[in-house]
Amino acid sequence: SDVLQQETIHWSSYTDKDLALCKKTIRHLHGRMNTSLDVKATDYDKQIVLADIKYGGIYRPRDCKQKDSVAIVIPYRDRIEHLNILINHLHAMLQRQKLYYGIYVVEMSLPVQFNRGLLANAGFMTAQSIGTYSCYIIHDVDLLPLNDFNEYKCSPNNPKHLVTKNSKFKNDALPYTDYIGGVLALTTEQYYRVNGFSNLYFGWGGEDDDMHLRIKARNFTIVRNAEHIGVYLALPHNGDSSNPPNPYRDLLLQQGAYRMNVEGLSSISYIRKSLEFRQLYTWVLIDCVESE
Ligand code: UD2
Repeated sequence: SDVLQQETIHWSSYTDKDLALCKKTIRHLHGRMNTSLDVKATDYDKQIVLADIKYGGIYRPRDCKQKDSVAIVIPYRDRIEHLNILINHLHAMLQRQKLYYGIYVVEMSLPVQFNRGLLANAGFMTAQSIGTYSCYIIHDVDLLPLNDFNEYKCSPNNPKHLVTKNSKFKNDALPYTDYIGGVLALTTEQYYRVNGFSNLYFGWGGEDDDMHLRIKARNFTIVRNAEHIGVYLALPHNGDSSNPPNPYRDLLLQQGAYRMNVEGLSSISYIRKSLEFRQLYTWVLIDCVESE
């Protein structure tokens, strides 16, 4: 809480009242990037203005003000190489987009099986307690956006799936219409309306389809950009021993829409073991007890 207090004081001295609102402009953007699978660091990433990133990975443009603020939440465990690539890539792109953003990496301690939904919720709660973000983007660690016209902002009326093409699928095509895996943007209000993600999906799979049920149950639809905009490169990885396919996911999904009012953000239970404001992102480590 000391750290939180310091951070609050730090931000309270920031003032952008004399700045004009940022205009949507493509002047700083590159469009489709030629990033290949060999992406240790791209030329684009070298354009990060490090000096302007505050500890915790928080950035605001200097020459204009944004009325929206975006928290990128990355559920994470043991993928450090991907994380480093993604973090550099995102800072470079989001700065070009002149966004006000913060990056939150939320890690789950072992030995409990990985739970992407619970980590997203824990990231949402942590970020809400640090800044007043109006938009949340839940982001896989292994997906690089390849077109910087893919603006990392929420859509005011509906959750937005930022992926339209993903190199991990045949012909880069999304596997089914209701698919919302990978990168999903919800306003703070939308996140509360769907009661966040379910916390019950331990292991691989299901939490994204469960979120889709929640979105539908609240009469939202999913919006996407034009196909050539939401293009992503998937970094290759092997299976993770602490994230085996969840055998109960179909069963959980059957009850998904009925459970959503009482299970999710409103019922989350975890212990925050660590919170660090690292140079390029805020890192949160959580402990949770796996339900029987
Ligand atoms: C798909 C979805 C993903 C999620 C998952 C099912 C795509 C592009 N992504 O991912 O959004 O719905 O299926 O759970 O379709 N992670 C770690 N360490 C681990 C395991 C997972 O950091 O040991 C994180 C990381 O952010 C990763 C994400 O969880 O990107 C999804 O896990 P995955 O990449 O193993 O699964 P994948 O690609 O099938």
